[in-house]
Amino acid sequence: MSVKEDVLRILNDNKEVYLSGEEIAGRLGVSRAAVCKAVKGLNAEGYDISGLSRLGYRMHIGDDILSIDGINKYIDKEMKDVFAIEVFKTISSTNTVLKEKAVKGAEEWHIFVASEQTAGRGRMNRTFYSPSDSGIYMSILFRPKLSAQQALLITTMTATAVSEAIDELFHIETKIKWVNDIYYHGRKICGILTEAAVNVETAMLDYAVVGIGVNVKAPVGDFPEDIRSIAGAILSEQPDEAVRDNVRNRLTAGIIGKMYRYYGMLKADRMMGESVADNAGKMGHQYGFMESYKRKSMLIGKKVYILSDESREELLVLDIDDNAALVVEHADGRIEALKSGEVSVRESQWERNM
Ligand code: BT5
Repeated sequence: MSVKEDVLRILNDNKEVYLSGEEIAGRLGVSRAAVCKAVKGLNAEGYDISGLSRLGYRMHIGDDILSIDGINKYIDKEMKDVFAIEVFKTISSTNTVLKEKAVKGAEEWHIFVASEQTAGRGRMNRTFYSPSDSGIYMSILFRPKLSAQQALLITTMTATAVSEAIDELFHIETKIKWVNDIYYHGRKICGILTEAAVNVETAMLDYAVVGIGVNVKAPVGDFPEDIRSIAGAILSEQPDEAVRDNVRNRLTAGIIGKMYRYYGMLKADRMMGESVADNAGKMGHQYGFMESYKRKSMLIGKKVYILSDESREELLVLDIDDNAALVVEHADGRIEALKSGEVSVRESQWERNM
């Protein structure tokens, strides 16, 4: 860790408290001049740290910096050892870099969290806008005992966990647009990208990296033109300081906690016997998160288009089945279960309004 990162951690842990340059320097075993230089650098990066010659340095409460200590503060003590969390100020893409780690043998629950991505990715080579300091960009590594067809369950589990964690922290009601988007007030505030590798011999997943991008605050200068009509943030207006304080650390910890719970359920279901989980849809077996996922769905009962379908046929969404497929009815009465990866859907009403 650099002196700057160390100083940031200490000030962040002691918000609204003046600490003298001497004290910080003593704790870190560096000179006062090095502390002074670090604070100047942090202020230049936009952190709100004031300095008074007789009192020292103080970070203000509204500041919200993603850090390991900050996240750990909100994670249950007994769960801390399960996770290997790494926090980056900037990274190309948390999914890309975590996948490299997965290939080298990293274990489940390795988690990358970043304040900014320079090459954030969506599905099908789309980009995910990931500016600094307004969102959370994170990826989690799983090694689930699931077949390739069941990888969709990881995405639905994640969407449910993230949506619930947001609702609980901000006291709002977010919705899920099948299969991987979270919406609030008609705007996309979160996208999820699950990337997996399959063992060709067993046809089971070798690993799955699930990436989560959440727009917590509106970015400085608004979203870029091409996504301005789609994208939104959880906090669109400047919230008061108490809400703003550590909000991204709190939400990251909340998401990890929910994911841990739901992933445990998924694993327990697998242990109950392959037959239950493998035949989930057929046997009517429902995973713990599926009920909440369906309740939060914004497509059930709506008419949609399949984006890749040139016939522009309007389909009625009847349900989401226990394998997370979208059950739709065609105009001729035919019923079909659509798997993600094959299709993207758009609610037809929105299309008309555009
Ligand atoms: C997604 O793809 O929404 C998945 C996004 C996953 C992002 C996370 S961040 C951490 C991890 N590391 C990565 O590199 N990725 C993951 P998709 O459903 O294909 O949607 C992409 C579309 O969403 C774009 O084509 C835009 O229209 C829109 N979009 C881009 N950036 C957005 C943003 N910040 N907020 C809302 N919508 C956005």
